[in-house]
Amino acid sequence: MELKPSLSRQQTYKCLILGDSGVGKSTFLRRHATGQFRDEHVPTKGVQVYTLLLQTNYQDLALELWDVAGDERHGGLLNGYFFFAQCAIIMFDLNVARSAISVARWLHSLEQICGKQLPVVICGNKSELERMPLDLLYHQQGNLDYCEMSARVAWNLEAPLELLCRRLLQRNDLKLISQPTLRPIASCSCDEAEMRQHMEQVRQQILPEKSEETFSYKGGNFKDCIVLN
Ligand SMILES: Nc1nc2c(ncn2[C@@H]2O[C@H](COP(=O)(O)OP(=O)(O)OP(=O)(O)O)[C@@H](O)[C@H]2O)c(=O)[nH]1
Ligand SMILES: [Mg+2]
Repeated sequence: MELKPSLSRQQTYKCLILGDSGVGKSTFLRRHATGQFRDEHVPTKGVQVYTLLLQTNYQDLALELWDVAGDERHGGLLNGYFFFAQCAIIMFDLNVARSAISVARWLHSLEQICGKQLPVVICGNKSELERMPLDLLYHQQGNLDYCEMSARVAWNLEAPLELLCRRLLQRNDLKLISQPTLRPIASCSCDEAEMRQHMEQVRQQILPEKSEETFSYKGGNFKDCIVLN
């Protein structure tokens, strides 16, 4: 995929990338932008904006991706970034329970400023690693969706973008037609079928319509930490 801000304003959508520090937001963007994977964690300061041009089976569009620092000391959660956002990816680390619990907080902050109808994809990253004991529940009401990926092995990297484009253009059968041509980094092996099966299990745990929870995590020692929206 290309990073090229060449589309008109009408075809360009502001997309926030939110989530705790270290979950892999910048890595995800760097993978799309340059194909590279960096082992060390260099925390983002404030915000970095990239424009990603996407080709779909319906039309081309551009996502203006706002990579927001996950650590509040570096300027994360500053409401100013949220204004005029049209969609968002909220990322967490499938190995770090605390980051899954934080999803509800990020979602709440976002909804307070942008409203509940904003298309949002909750995205679990690092799926190639051993996962925390997991019981994630999410609510598919409104424009919320869920996927998992691994920026390290370049698995399912296009999924959050494709899901957002479907919501933005209101086309359930939309497909990205320019797939990233990224390869897993050397010395990294994983079981794609197993990762996909896990993701589908979570996707099927849809909360009942009337539930108050938008996204919750139950597992391990965190049973008391179910977060209500
Ligand atoms: N194993 C594994 N590590 C990953 C993956 N994606 C990112 N990482 C690692 O996670 C660490 C943090 O990645 P970043 O992309 O800098 O995290 P961030 O969410 O942008 O963090 P802040 O900028 O501090 O908010 C780095 O050490 C990456 O190498 C993945 O899919 N698998
Ligand atoms: Mg970052």
